[in-house]
Order: sequence, then structure tokens, then C-alpha cells
Amino acid sequence: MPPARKPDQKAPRTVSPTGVGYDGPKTGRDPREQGGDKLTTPNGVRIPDSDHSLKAGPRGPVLLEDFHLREKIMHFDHERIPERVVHARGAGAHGVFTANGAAGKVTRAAVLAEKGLETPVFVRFSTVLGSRGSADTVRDTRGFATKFYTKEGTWDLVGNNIPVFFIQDAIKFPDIIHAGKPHPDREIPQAQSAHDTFWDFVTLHTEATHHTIWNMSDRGIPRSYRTMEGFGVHTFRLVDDNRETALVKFHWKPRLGVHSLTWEEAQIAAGFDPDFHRRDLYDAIENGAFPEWDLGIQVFPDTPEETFEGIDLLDPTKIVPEELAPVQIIGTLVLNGNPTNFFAETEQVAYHTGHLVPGIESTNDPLLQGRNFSYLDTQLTRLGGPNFTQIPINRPHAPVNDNTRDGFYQQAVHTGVAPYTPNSVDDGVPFPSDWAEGGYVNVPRHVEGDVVRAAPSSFDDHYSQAAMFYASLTSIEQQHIIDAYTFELGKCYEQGIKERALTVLAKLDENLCTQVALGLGLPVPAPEPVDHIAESPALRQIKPTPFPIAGRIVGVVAGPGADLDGIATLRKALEAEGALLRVIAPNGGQLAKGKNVEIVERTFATGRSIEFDAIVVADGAPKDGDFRALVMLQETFRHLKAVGAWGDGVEVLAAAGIDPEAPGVLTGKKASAKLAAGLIAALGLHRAWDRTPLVAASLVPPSV
Ligand code: HDE
Repeated sequence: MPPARKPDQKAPRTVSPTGVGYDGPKTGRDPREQGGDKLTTPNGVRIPDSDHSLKAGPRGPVLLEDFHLREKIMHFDHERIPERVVHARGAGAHGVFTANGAAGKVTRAAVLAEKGLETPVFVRFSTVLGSRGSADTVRDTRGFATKFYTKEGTWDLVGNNIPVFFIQDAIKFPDIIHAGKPHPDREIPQAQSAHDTFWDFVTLHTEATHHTIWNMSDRGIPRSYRTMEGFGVHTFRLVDDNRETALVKFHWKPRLGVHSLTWEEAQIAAGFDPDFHRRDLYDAIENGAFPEWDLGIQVFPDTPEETFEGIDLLDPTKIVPEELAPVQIIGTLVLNGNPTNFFAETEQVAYHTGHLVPGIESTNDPLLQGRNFSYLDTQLTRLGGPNFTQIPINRPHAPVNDNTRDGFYQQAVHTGVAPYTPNSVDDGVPFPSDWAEGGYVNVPRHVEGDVVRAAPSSFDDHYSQAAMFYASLTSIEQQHIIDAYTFELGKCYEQGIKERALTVLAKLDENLCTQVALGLGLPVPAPEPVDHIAESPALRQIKPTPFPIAGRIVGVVAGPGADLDGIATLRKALEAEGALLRVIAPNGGQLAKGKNVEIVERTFATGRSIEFDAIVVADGAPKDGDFRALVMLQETFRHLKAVGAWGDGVEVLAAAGIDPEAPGVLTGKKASAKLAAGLIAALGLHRAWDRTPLVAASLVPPSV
């Protein structure tokens, strides 16, 4: 485990563990580092002074011959590249994927099939709608894109944290994005779906109903990138050594469980710490709490109908419940390295659904087919030309000999005179590879039909799986969905759009529709519930068993007179589980008592409840009723997180109006092993869900 680093300290200059970015053998130059320790121009000329322009006398005009000034300003003027048209806001990390061999029976792709094979990866998580500088915690779908640098070429699995998509045909993608992005006249709201055009689109294009209800669920506001599931969404075709094929759906399962923020936490974080998810990922990796996911596949027979139990596998608005087709684990992903340079790696990484390796093929899903064009095309303007696979983060780890030539930002110095195949002048090199030599040979598949602009009739079912999703959840999760629809539609101005949304909800669930209508102050439409397949408990994210707590953060409210021995005991117990303890005190600096010294990491001015997964008040903490400390505790309580106190710290809880007998409130005379164990168990369950009725009652006065 690397030594713990304080969260806001300057990052050490690390070398990426995958070795991505190192260009040594080709050019002798490592693009991560610049050579020597002298300041130079981009051309390597040493310069004496970078703070003063060259002038005709100290008060005179600046001279055109100042090449250093012009180069410095010229380069700065062009530092920005276009942000991604969607998924502009994101954070990335390096890691390793290790196959367990189980996929060997369905694919020849070594990255998945070869037991124990370690493949370097770069993963980028993102929101969809916001601009590059927008807040992390907005309600939105999250991207989960993985670049596998396999020995057979680069494979990108460009997925989301929601297993279905808004639309069924890529031709509608510009439309849904135009509707979701800020209104063109005022360019507001930023990074939000709570506005008229979004709801106009999703209620007119009702194929979006299933994805929308996932967005309104807790999945739309993840606690952390580390606690999100990931999904390939589309069905892919795997091919084994005998050219037998199977249809599969990919799933990433986080080892830490699936957990979300509360809506109030998400809103506070958007203002208090817009970098909430980015910081969480970086700090977890920096502190050695490496995020892990298992990769699983659902496997379906590759029949001519391409359906499973009546579910159309080519329809990206449908899932196959895990109860019908279990997720089989085929390997594990560990993220163990932060980027060295955000722009070079996270910003310049270019994912593409068409980056496939032998053994993994596309299907006819019309959304996937469109993506296979879009991801290649978009890089031309974003990364400035066709040579983006030569940018260090995009460089394959497999040998490349591709006959493409020239173009903007060509890095290679090609040798030979015959960039075509076959040739007789460069000794025939490069040669094509057949199946036996590992060539990407598509499995022949039969295609026939009339040329039409149409979707299959199975794509007409827009509601049944949305209804199934809602019915599958716990009542707490269902209430969050009711609250989310009520908030989002309550932010719309057009009555017609709200009413149309209610007619959609009337098809999903009567109580959902009624509660949202009441919240909006609109008449409740007649229920028209659709039939749906059996509920899928696997879709619930509130589970009765605790998850590991690595990377979780406990705040301890303390002050000059606090029990530092107790803090040390608690810290030791938490660190043994990979969790962190941060001291919160009225002022910055150090707290010292006897041999113990505690560094104050958050003050009452700089800390806020959303930074902590639990807050505990130390014996001897100040009792002066500072409202900032009390607000921190009240928010923590309201957000159902563990709160606690030891010794006379309970007086501070009382001042905050917190009932020591309430669920998830831990108190003790000392910071004992028992208190620590209780805290660890509470963190593992993420929230004290039993406290829900208490908090709900305090939010809505009984007379309303
Ligand atoms: Fe994307 N999407 N997308 N998308 N998408 C992009 O590619 C597009 C879709 C996803 O971290 C763009 O390089 C079309 C589904 C992620 O760099 C662009 C359609 C899923 C990322 C694009 C979809 C995704 C993108 C923008 C409809 C989940 C971020 C910049 C057919 C399975 C990747 C870029 C990163 C990014 C197009 C739908 C996931 C414009 C046309 C479905 C995670 O090419």
C-alpha cells in the first residue's frame, strides 16, 4: 500500500503503472517528462527570463523579434481542444484487468479467455449532459468506458452505469442530446435534466421511459464512481476458437456494492465540492483503496430471432433480468494508478465501439451500429485529425503496421515505399493475417430484407420493463423515484409536458403516478398499468448484507480539549479496513495532548457533511453550539448516515437535536473497540435505512 497522502497535497510525479505514454524505444523520448532542468523554448533554446517581454527600453514598445513571447502566447492561445459533445465531464484511472478463464468457452479473445492474463486498461467515468467544468453530482447517467490494451489490439468497452439507453436507433441521438443539453436561448440549465425540453423529448419518444426511470432512481446520483455498476448495454457477439458464436451482455459489478447519494447530498456537493466524484476516485487510488469490479457476462444462444425468453436482444431499451440469465464472472478490474497528466490522458483518450479484437463482434443493434460510426468521426474534430491512435494514451500495446500514412500530427517516421498490400517492393510487408494467424475474420452472418426506415414490432413495448424496474425496488428506493420525478417535473414550466409525463407514469404504477401528481398539484390520470415480467430483486441496490468500507471517510468533530487517545484508537480500527479518519475542528492547525498530535484536516468553515460517510463527536469537543458543527451533524443524520459520539460528545449530538436512540446513532463512554465495530458495520450498510421514517416525518409536517 503506498503511503497515505493528504487529499489536497500536490500529487507526486508518478509513472503510470501500465507504462502507457512511454515512447522510449521509438524516439528515445518519454513524453511524460521534459528533458533537462533548464527552462527552454519549445525548440529547446535556453532562456534567461520568462517574465519580461523584450522591449526597446524599459518603458518602450515590445519588439516583434521576441520569439519567446510570441511562442509562449501563441501556444497558450491554442491550449483548449473542443470538449466531448457528450460525456465532456469525466475522470480517469489506469488499471489492470485479469481474466479468470471462464470466458474461454465462448470467446477466442485472449483478454477475456486466457486464465490469469493481465491486460492494462484505462477507464474513464463521466456524466453525459454537462460541460467539462460542470458539477460531478448532478442527476444524470454516468459513462463507464474501458480501454483494454490487449496483446491482440485495443478493445474498448464503452458502457454506462445504466443498462438501457434512451433511444433504440442512433439516428435519434442528436435529438435526445439537443433536448437534454441547456436550452439554446439562455444556455441553462447546466448539466441537468430538470427542464422542459428534456421532459418534452422523453414523453414524446416513450421508448425513453425505461432509461428515464433509471435516471430518476438512485442510479442517477451515485455515491462514487467506485460504487457504480457498469453495463455494455448492447448485446455483443462472442466467437470461440471453433467459430461458434454466443450473444452476450457485459456487466461490471463493484466490489464495494452499488451505493448512491441522497438528492440533498448531491445538490450540496454540486455547490460545495463540484469535483466530488473526481476527488473521491483520485484520493481512493492515492490512499491505496484501489477500486475493483468483477466483469460478468450474461450468455444467450445466438439464434436467428436474437431474442431470449421473449426479450429482444437487439433492443437497447431492454434488459434481461439476472434471475433469467445469471451474470457469470469472467475477470476482475483493479484501478491502481492515477493519471500523471489529466489533459494528456483523461482528456485525450478516445474510446470507440468499433475498437474490437478477434473473438468480439458487433450485433445488428441499430444503436450500436450508429455508434460504430460516431466514435471514430467525432475524434477528427476533437483530437484534430485521423492520427489520434498515436497519442500516447491511445497507443495500442500490440504491434502496429497499418499502411495509413501522413495526416495532421503524424508522429511516426514511416520507412519503406509501399504502403499498400500486397506489394513486391517492400518485401511484401505488411502481410494480412487469416483466422489461424489471429486475423479479425468476421463470422459470416446471413442478412436479408427490404430496405426500409422501420423498427421491428418488438421495439414498440416502451413500458413493461420500466414498470418491472419500479416494482422490483424496495419501498425506500421507490420513494426516491417519486421524489425525483416530482422535483424534475416541478422544474418544468409547460403544463402540457407535466401532464403527458403523468400519463406515462399511469402506465407504470398507480402509486408512483398519484404521488407525483399530488406533488405537482395536477389531477391524477386514470391508472393504465401495463403487464410486466416477474420482478427482479437483483435490481435493488439496498441490500441487507454489509459491503467493504475501503475508501470511506469518517469525520471526527474535535477541538483543543478533545480525547486524542480515543481518536487514535478509532483511526487504527478504521485504517485496518482501508477507511480514513479526518479531524474536524473549529480552526486549522494541530491538536496536541500528551504524545498524541492530530492534524486538523477540515475546519468548521471548510468542512461540510457531504465529505463524510459518518461523523462522530469526540469526548472533549467544543460545546459552544457553533451552528456549522450542528448543521454538519444534522445533515449527516438527515442523510441517514451513521452519527455518533463518545464521552461528553453526546452533548453536542443533543444540541443538534439528534436522538441517541435513533437507528444508526452510535454512542459510548469511550472510543472503544465496540464503538469502532459498530461504526464499521454501519458504514458497510452505507446508510441507516431504518431511520427513514423518522427523517421523513421531520421533513413533512403532519398537517400538510
Ligand atoms: Fe456515446 N458518444 N453515443 N453512448 N458515449 C460519445 O464519443 C454516441 C451511447 C458513451 O469517456 C462520443 O469520444 C451515439 C450509449 C460513453 O471518452 C460520441 C450514440 C452508451 C462516452 C458518442 C451514443 C454511450 C460516450 C462523444 C447513440 C452506453 C464517453 C465523445 C447511438 C452504452 C467516452 C466521444 C469517454 C461518448 C456518440 C449512445 C456511452 C459523440 C451516436 C448507448 C461512456 O461519439
